[in-house]
Amino acid sequence: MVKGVIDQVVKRNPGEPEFHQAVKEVLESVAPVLEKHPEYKEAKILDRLVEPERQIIFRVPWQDDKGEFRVNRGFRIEFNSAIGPYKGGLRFHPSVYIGIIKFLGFEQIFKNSLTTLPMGGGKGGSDFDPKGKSDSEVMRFCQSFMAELCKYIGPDTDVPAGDIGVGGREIGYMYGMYKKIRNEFTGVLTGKGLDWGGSLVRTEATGYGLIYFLLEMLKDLGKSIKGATVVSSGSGNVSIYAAQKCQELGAKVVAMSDSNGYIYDKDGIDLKAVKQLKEVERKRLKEYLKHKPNAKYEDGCNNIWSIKCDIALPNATQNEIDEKSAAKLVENGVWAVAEGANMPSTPEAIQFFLKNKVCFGPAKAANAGGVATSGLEMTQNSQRLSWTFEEVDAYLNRIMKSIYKQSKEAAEEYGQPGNLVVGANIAGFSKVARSMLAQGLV
Ligand code: NDP
Ligand code: 2IT
Repeated sequence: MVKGVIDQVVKRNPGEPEFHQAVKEVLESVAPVLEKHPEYKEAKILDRLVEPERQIIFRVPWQDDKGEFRVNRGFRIEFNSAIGPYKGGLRFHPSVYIGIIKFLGFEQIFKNSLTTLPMGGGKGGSDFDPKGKSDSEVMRFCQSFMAELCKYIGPDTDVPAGDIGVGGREIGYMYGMYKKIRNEFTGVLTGKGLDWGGSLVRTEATGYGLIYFLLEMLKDLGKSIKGATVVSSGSGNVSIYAAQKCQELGAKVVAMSDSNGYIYDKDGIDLKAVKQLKEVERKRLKEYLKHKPNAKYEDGCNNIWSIKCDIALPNATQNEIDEKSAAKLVENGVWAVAEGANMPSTPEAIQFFLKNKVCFGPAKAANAGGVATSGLEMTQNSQRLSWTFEEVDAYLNRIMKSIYKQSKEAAEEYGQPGNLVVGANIAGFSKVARSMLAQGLV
């Protein structure tokens, strides 16, 4: 049954290995749920779940600073709206193609379900590369992107946000264009600026949420984060704020990376310097050496996982930890891995961690704090109110605890105690499946 659906997905979506990978993991995890619930089989819940409700692909023409015309491709996948409006980020990166957006949109369905908030799953983006572009080029691109996207989204329909390559600056330019065309000031995007409808904590949320989830894992493991050595890959939004929370709690973050290479600073990373480089100056991480000449820089990203650490936080991109890297981490005594990026560990790496009893927090549970806080931004926009930092942070913490509890209990219920991969998939899926069943064949 499950195998048949997976085979169909591979056949009908050729050349999209990331999407196949995401589907396979979820479907294999939920197979026992279908045995318990024959009504899901009869209603063809899985067959419907793997087919996006709507896929939008569009041309994004824009002009560079030299006056030359450029063309990129834009995507929005409205994957599943069983439990709420489509919700999920936009990724701007040259590697973006339909298979990446589908994998991210598919994951988003279950992640959003786990948050306890009413949000369906969606994702979008473009193969546009913001790197090396001027502010005005980024603005013109964002405006052109939104001139088309605005036809499909809305505060009760589909609410995009950021992801790789899309932060506060891009959300600002896109929001401005949406408002101009639609003539409405609504919560159609999240991750907005604090002066115009954004939520406190949204910037920090994915990283902070990741560590709140990690703390729950460590409680059961009987370990403390205080004094632990941490490696956090990436040096973007997720990695920076995960590292910040780790440092606040007394851990030592010794390594971070960007797509060119990684830095190792045995004294602990100076986050102020990383923020200045990546958030303000938009420079390469290599330049960290100018701030801390005693740190080390190495070209290439993979070797970051050969650094000895207690806790590994893959916070950059998909499939960044393969089996070889997992083996190296285990050999060096890692005791916990929590995924801030989406699908950063290959299936073989995950199996390796589980086999070797490494406490493993899967992405769709561990990194759900970002979208959860986006959900809280939507709530505040609907109320036309802004909550304090402490209020949002406390809510985020409660949500991450709930996600951990749901994942842990589902794993136990289905006879796989401690396997949060299976637990998160089952818990996220169950709510969506029940809702799809209740809403009939749509
Ligand atoms: P950012 O664009 O802020 O940062 C991405 C970081 O990862 C950068 O350091 C970047 O390096 C590095 N990176 C990107 N692509 C690659 C690659 N192909 N190989 C190696 N390194 C790479 O993005 P975020 O921090 O927001 O996103 C990081 C991950 O977290 C993604 O998987 C995203 O989907 C996920 N995520 C993000 C959430 C959010 O709220 N932002 C929520 C949940 C998950 P460089 O600077 O060289 O490009
Ligand atoms: O992968 C993700 O969950 C995000 N990029 C955040 C999505 C959101 O809508 O805040």
